[in-house]
Amino acid sequence: MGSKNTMPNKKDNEMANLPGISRRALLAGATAIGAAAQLAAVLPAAAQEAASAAVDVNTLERVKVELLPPPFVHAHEQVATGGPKIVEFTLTIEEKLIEIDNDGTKVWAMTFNGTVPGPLMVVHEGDYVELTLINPDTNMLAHNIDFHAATGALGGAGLTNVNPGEKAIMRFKATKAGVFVSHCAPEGMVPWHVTAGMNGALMVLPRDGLRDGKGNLLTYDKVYYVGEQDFYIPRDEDGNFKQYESAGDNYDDAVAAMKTLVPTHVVFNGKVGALTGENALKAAVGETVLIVHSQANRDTRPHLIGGHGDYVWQTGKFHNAPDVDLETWFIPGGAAGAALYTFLQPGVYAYVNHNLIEAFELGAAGHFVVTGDWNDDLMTSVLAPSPI
Ligand SMILES: [Cu+2]
Repeated sequence: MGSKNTMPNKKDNEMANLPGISRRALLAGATAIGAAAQLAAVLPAAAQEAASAAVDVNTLERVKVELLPPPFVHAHEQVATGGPKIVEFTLTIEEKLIEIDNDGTKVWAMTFNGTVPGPLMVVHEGDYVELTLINPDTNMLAHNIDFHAATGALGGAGLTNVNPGEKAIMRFKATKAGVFVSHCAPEGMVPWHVTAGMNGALMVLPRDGLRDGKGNLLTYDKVYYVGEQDFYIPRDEDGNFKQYESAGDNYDDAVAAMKTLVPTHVVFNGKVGALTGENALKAAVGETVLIVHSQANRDTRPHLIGGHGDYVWQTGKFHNAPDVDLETWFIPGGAAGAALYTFLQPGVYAYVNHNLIEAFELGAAGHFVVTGDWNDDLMTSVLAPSPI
């Protein structure tokens, strides 16, 4: 094994001898396309301009965004003022041992900015996302990022392969409005990185804001980002979850566990109970909350117990009219969805994946704690529980 700077991904070499190479060969073909895109990225500026909408990016205003850890979202305009901008983000990759359950179960997470999921980024349609991706030399593995919102070069993964000790900067135009998954996609190891937590989301708002399907503006008082994560933790012969020395050491066991397609944990924001207790999501009666929910790998079906989805973009794309008044909504794996709800009653609302086994046995549940006055017209006790 070489030094980690020249051979950052020791599993690359080991994997070349493993069965299953045919599947990776498929991805290698895709990477060839990525390489072509990489060449395109160094074409003369004139050719590039012709390929784009002839916007001189040097004339655009630049905005630097400080990202917040989920469920929180950085401050942003809902209706854009001014023309398209270049919005600068930085993601620093961190491989870290995190606890995913209150029983002490730990996993070597691969993260953007240290959290599972990574932070939600917000821009407007027509803006340019300029991402600096940093892989510090304290990490073991090579990583990159595939933005589902981006066009070309494997969603950017072809331009952002960074070994430990490297950084890369890539820029793409946000041409589609909606909430989109982003995830690490290293050749041959995509599911391992994604199910180690290396995913997040980007929200591209229409410049004139969200609309109800009849052209009326919809706004929100708060936005929360919920990233749902399926984990596949290998077990030892006694059935106990195994622990490893570093992010690279569980590869063979993790792949075997993943191939069962049976997750050991399905959690919101990286840990069982991450959005409960003092970390519960907060709102007040009368407030409208936008819930952005992503699942990079697996289907999910969010449900707010005691509430609804007033306006829901199930597949997350804002130029489609939202569904209204939903009880449960469906987000396919590899997508993000968005639901808008105005709270009408105080109390504790569980927000769950309504596969209730995944919610209550595997962890996919959080809480909204809502303050305010009770509305008897909407619900009241006619007879408290009493003897028949
Ligand atoms: Cu990665």
